Amino acid sequence: MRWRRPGRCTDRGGHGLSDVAQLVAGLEEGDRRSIARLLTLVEDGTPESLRDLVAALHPRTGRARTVGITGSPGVGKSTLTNAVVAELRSRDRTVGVIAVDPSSPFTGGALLGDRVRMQGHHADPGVFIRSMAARGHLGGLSFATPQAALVLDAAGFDVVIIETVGVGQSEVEVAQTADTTVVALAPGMGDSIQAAKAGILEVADLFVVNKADHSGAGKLEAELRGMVEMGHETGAVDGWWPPILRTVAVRGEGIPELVDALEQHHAHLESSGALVERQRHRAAHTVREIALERVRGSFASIGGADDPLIDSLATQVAARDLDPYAAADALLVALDPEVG
Ligand SMILES: Nc1nc2c(ncn2[C@@H]2O[C@H](COP(=O)(O)OP(=O)(O)OP(=O)(O)O)[C@@H](O)[C@H]2O)c(=O)[nH]1
Ligand SMILES: [Mg+2]
Repeated sequence: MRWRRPGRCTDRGGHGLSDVAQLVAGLEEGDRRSIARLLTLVEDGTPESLRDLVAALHPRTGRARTVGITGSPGVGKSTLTNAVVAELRSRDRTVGVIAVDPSSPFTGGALLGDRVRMQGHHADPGVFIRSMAARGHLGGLSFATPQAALVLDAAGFDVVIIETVGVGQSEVEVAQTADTTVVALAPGMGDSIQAAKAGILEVADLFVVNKADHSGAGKLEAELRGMVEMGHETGAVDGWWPPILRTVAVRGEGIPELVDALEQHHAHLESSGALVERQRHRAAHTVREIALERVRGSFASIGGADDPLIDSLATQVAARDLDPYAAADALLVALDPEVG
């Protein structure tokens, strides 16, 4: 199929190229308001502004280490993130955080909770924390989150942490936008069963049994160890055996060990070549998403149920004047110049 070069003269919804360029310049000077506005563009921008933004940012990224922290609601992801941020700061690393709100943006509950728990870093210029709503993004959350991480990477943060609730496939995808994925569990929450269901065992580079001050932490750890061993019968994946760490995030216990393990995993990714491989895998995913989104957009404009072309093709197919494959061909030919 022939793809036309996308047009550039579309409505940019008030965010022109110069706006983006100005914000990117601000970003490079470490201006926090520019970072915040770029993240808002990722959340609310038009497809065109997002395109300009990604084009401007992409060459400036690739430096940050990205860490995904996922797990069921309430296991202590935000508390863990907060403690990891503090530990990283004590090691002189700057940190950007994207906390993906599991609930609707209108309830405010989780957002407020995250803000309260993370406010300790508010005055620190080496930390930037942003909550993102899980709904209403162009191309979905699994598309918006990596773009937001791109903004923080370009802003020069050494480490970018993405906190997501691991309950479904889209969250697993979000976790996979990170170089290192931490799966957090807590005793007494039926987590191990849920972990197996959601397939997060496969994406975990590291397990954290948080709330180790609660009874049942040992049992959960043993259960998890059994599952890891069963899941990796053939041996370690890419030479890495996911460690299981115990933490009491509210007291900062086990956090230095967790950060050590993050560093070890990153070193392993670099030395084994898996880092480059993961980044290529993610790039392929992003390119596919963008292309599919564009095709979907074109279908929305010409292939809708009440589209005259569809209408006429349907009539011909129903009248046996045309077979459905030939009709689809005709539709795709009409679609082609629309793509972009
Ligand atoms: N006892 C104990 N409580 C903890 C620990 N870590 C977190 N908590 C508490 O558990 C509750 C939930 O913690 P959060 O950090 O908000 O959990 P979360 O996983 O981010 O929750 P969501 O973002 O809503 O999914 C809070 O009341 C924390 O204070 C821990 O190690 N031990
Ligand atoms: Mg949270």
